Amino acid sequence: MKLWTDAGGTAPSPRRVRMYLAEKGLEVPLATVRIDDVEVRETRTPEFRRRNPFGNVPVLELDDGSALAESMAIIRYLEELHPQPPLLGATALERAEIEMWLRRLEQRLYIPVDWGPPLGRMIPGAEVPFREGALRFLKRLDTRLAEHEFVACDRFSMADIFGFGALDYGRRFAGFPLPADAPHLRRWFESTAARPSAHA
Ligand SMILES: N[C@@H](CCC(=O)N[C@@H](CS)C(=O)NCC(=O)O)C(=O)O
Repeated sequence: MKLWTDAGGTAPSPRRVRMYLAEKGLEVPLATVRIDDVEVRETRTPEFRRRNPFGNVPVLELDDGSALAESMAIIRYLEELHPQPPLLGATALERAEIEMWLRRLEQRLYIPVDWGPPLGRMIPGAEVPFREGALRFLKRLDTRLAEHEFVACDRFSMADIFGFGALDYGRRFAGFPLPADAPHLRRWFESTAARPSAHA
């Protein structure tokens, strides 16, 4: 097994798989491609597209030569192989709660943060409603974190990894700092950032 990831190590989708692996204590060899320079996007070569026709990372290459793309599909596959410690839930209710938060985090936070700046370039002003929607979502998340240690259920889960990665990417690379008036969100963000897996 081999995980294809970005050479710079900052892209959010491969990072969530690396953080997941670190939390599980799983060691999967990494292979890297450059994605930072449009002139040298190694994800767009015919060779890479044989692994993933969509031309992006992460990709998990399996020992039989086949490949899986999409970060959450890769994580679900690994979770079936290595259920402990559970990061996608240990009971039917936990699994559903984590899924509920993963969908909210992707649709209401990650996509607006990731797409806001390029969309604003393509359709001037389009990033504003994206940003406002993400801020409204973070207000709700702050309220939730006022009473809960973690994003979903009572244990650290993939929802924390997903949310942390989206916010950290937003603040470092997409001009989307942590909102100033969200103390519970900040507490959760800082405690997630302090986990060794945050450096994966
Ligand atoms: N939904 C996909 C998104 C994959 C994706 O957009 N990957 C980006 C990095 S975060 C990428 O490879 N960009 C470089 C490219 O498209 O060439 C997932 O979760 O894996």
